[in-house]
Amino acid sequence: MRTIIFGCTGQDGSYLAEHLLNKGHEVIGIARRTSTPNSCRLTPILGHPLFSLLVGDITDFGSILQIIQDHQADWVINLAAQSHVGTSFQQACSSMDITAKGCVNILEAIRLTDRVCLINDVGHTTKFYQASSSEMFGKAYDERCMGITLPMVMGRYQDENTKFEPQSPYAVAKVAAHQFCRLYRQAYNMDIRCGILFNHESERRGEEFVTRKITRWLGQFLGWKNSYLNASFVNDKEEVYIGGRVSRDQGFQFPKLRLGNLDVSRDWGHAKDYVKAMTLIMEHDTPDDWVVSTGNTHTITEFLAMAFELAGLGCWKNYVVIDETLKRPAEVPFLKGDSSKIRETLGWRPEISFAKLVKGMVEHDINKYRGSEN
Ligand code: NDP
Ligand code: GDR
Repeated sequence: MRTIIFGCTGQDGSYLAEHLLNKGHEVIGIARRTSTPNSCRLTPILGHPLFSLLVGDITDFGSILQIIQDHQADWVINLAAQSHVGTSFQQACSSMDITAKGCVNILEAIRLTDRVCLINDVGHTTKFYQASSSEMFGKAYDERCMGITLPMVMGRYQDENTKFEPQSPYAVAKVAAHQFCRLYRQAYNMDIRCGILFNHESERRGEEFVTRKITRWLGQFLGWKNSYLNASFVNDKEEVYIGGRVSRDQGFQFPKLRLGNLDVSRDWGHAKDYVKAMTLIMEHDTPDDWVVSTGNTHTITEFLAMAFELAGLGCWKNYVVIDETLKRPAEVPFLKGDSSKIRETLGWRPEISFAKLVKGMVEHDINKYRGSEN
């Protein structure tokens, strides 16, 4: 089995490449050219005999066509995106180019390549996976009755039948890519599978996403604190001061954690579980769309409380300031996925709990910055 992964250097791409190599796939990772190396997440597999890394940019149709033609992969996985929702408000055009048109570039390259194979009677077909997102639901949700006792409790959720009401340029681009996938599946009978994945995190999560931003701050703060004195003093302004013997004016201070809107809920799972779901979706005999989620939702303040408690700092409120500039022009207030379809038909279920996810991320970042002043 030969698999091409676009977006191989990202969180999911790195875990998926490892998972497929363990299953015996030959994996060709595609990474865009950057001025400094962007392959740090791939360290465990660089040098693996079945792994190779090629340069390609999904906004450049020519390079994508060349890659698809040259390698005739069994599976092509598209994880590449400008994946930061907040940034997509500042960079709407490039978010659309990468996240929507990039997908169409790959679809077209596969369509044209497979068509030539058909004409030449070689009969090669490629399975394609698109990383669709729960952000596509935006503000939309469905409701159902939970339990049979009165008063009735209405439970909100999103599944494969929930309508799309995107709330950001990123989400609009994902909806466009998703609809292209649906169209190409129907119009050209292409083998296209979409995983509609809810938020998934890990110690490899990009540092500007809220979970990692929190655990990274904790790691940096504790590293900094340990490198000075053990006593701590938190003021009500913008900094955390350390050390009874040091006056505030001497500048022994650490910036508080600046966050935007805390009034949202997310269905957070672990990326390792989600790349297993992607693999099951690709191995299934029919192309389709699948919601992948834990079915549990937590507020950002719940994440904060658990992370700060685990780090031994007590109440997070002493260390966090709300920064209005980090609030987005439009927001997705509530996500909670119903993944019954993939659980019942493909037997997938998440194995790593929310508590274990938070603990793993906090411990990773505390160890990473232990003894560091950064
Ligand atoms: P990351 O941001 O970690 O990875 C995105 C990848 O896309 C990186 O490898 C990045 O390369 C690459 N990329 C960006 N632009 C281009 C380009 N022009 N050409 C080629 N490659 C490019 O995202 P995740 O791993 O978290 O997510 C993977 C996919 O799943 C994304 O499409 C994301 O939108 C989607 N998704 C993610 C969810 C999550 O919770 N993580 C949930 C639902 C969907 P570089 O390293 O150079 O930046
Ligand atoms: P999200 O993830 O937008 O859900 O997209 P992110 O972690 O960026 O935000 C989650 C929620 O936290 C709020 N928030 C902050 N977010 C960030 N990044 N930084 C902050 O300081 C901050 N303060 C509050 C946000 O407003 C938001 O409500 C992720 C990405 O991986 C997408 O690519 C993917 O499609 C979806 O998950 C499912």
